[in-house]
Amino acid sequence: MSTQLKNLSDFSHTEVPSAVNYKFGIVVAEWNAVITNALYGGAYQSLIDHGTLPEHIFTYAVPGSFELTSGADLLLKNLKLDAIICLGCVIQGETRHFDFICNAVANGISNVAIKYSKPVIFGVLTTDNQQQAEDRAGGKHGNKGVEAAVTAIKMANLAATLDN
Ligand code: RBF
Repeated sequence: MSTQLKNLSDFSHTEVPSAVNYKFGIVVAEWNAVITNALYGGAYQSLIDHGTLPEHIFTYAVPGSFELTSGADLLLKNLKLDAIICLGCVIQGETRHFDFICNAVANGISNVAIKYSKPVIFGVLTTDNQQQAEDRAGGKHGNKGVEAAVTAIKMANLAATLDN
């Protein structure tokens, strides 16, 4: 598990299955775009580093984190994908909607995953302030987009293992 003190973005590549046979959707929220673009860069590069073909990465933007759920739902409804990575950033200091949005997207993503029996990864930063978000989007606590991508690969591999 990720902790405040541990940077888990430095995965050992030997522990991560090859992603060469898998197709991924990435849904990125436009709110807090500097942060979510950094998460996206980390996630995309991590998929490539683990063997995903560029043409097997399907990226779509949604306005805010609240829309990540319906974005993931639409992708799984219309595309044949092995896992979806949802990327967003909700900053508490800047919105009283914090709890509503965080709870909605966490529950929504879980529900979509169960509905389609596909991994849908929660790559949403929920921080007290901008600095904490920057620290987790390529700063001193790594890049949580990288962790989200590795989680997607591991879960896609688990699904493939069990489906065979
Ligand atoms: N979306 C985010 O991804 N991060 C935020 O920090 C964020 N703060 C918001 C604050 C307010 C007051 C509102 C109205 C929306 C916010 N949103 C945020 C957008 C939200 O996820 C969604 O796009 C909109 O509520 C439209 O459904």
